[in-house]
Amino acid sequence: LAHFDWADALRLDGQLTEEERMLRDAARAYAQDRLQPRVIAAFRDEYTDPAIFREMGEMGLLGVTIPEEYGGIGASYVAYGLIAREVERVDSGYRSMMSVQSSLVMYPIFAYGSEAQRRKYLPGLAAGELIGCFGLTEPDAGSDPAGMKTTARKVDGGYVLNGAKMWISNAPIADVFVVWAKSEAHGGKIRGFVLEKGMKGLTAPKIGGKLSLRASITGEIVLQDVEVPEDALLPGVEGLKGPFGCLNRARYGIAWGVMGAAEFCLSAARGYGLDRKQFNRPLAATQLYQLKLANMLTEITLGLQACLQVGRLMDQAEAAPEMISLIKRNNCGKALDIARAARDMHGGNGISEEFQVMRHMVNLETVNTYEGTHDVHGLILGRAITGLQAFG
Ligand code: TGC
Ligand code: FAD
Repeated sequence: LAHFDWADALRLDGQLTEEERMLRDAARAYAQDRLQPRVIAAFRDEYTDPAIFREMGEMGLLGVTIPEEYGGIGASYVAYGLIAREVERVDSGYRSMMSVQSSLVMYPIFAYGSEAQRRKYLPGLAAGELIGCFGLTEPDAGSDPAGMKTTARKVDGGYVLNGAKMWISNAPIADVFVVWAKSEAHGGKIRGFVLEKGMKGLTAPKIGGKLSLRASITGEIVLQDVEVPEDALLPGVEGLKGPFGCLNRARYGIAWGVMGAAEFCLSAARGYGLDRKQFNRPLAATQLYQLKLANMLTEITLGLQACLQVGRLMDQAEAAPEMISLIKRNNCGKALDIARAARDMHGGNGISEEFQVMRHMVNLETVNTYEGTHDVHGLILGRAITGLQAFG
């Protein structure tokens, strides 16, 4: 009989290239050796260590799909997903720091930027010497980014930006700000601008009191008559397809990442159930406990296999946005269910920071919401199925 390994049920490992396996193993070693030992305190103290960007940069984990001449390693989207999975196995906040830098800051500068912008920013971002953030969401424009109020007004030699962005990962510690605004000079179309820390009128106050993703700092971006030179404009794109082109990549990475968090929860629940005895037998010997483990394993295995298929299509430039909505939505929802089940299966210990499942659970509440909520991705799929727009 063929062997069955619960830790790799449909043999994902055998479907990867040698390079993808190597990158995954390097990311796993970094995440387990360097991130895992500090995450419990970081989450408790709401502390984001900026050194993590430099460490990730040294390990080559930032902007992996970007070509080598700009500081990346020109790796596949499958490799990018595998890295997200390893980082998020430790904490969704750490994956968030990495995916904003890679998909939401480096990607738009690479894909829509001028050669001068690429050379100016990408090597520093790849090394983690520069920290980036991505400002799309506003206080009154979340699921509906077309409703944004931030504007760019043309002046001699550049633009003046006014507005406010809300819920922006990395913003309070960022050096580079990719900000989306409606530009009067471009017929009110949405355009991207690259701003830098220290520009007059640009501030990024921290949003405190988060009960989720506490190891990843989040802030506002406040723009009060911020004057930027002409060459701050990203010349290569206009309209919502600019930010959505970045989101396609970040959402894809999230679909892999949340499976890492779910795998941690499965593994923790399995270990706990084998150790813990009630009614004179291990919890894991009960039918209910085993059924929950079987459900977790099934969803993780199918979710990972779907990620691999979409990743292979991305590497052939064949992935449709709806495919990404499907895996982002389903994998986030399933990971959240799995984390909630694991929390329950740990009994009272499940609420303790030491066992870590509740941290994953509360983190996944954010991941289920950002980059398009679970329901918004449902509506994107609903539109594709029916041809009817149900948002507005
Ligand atoms: P809609 O009419 O559908 O499209 C407007 C234009 O955009 C194009 N487009 C896309 N292009 C590329 N990829 C995609 N996925 C695209 N989706 C749409 C579309 O072709 C069209 O182009 P054009 O040239 O014809 O103008 O736009 P809508 O206003 O009806 O959009 C509705 C909806 C719900 C699909 C969309 O607004 C949406 O996805 N909302 C969710 C918002 C969201 O995801 N925000 C994320 C903020 S960033 C973030 O959360 C980072 S957290 C990161 C971390 O910390 O890890
Ligand atoms: P809303 O859009 O107000 O949605 C509220 C509820 O209404 C949701 O359940 C939603 O599904 C539902 N809803 C909305 N529209 C419809 C509809 N038409 N039909 C039915 N139901 C609907 N944004 C950035 O730009 N950059 C970042 O780096 C970033 N990082 C983030 C980090 C964190 C920790 C968090 C929490 C958010 C972050 N975001 C970021 C913002 C995130 O993308 C938004 O929170 C998300 O898109 C949802 O928008 P909203 O919060 O305004 O909710």
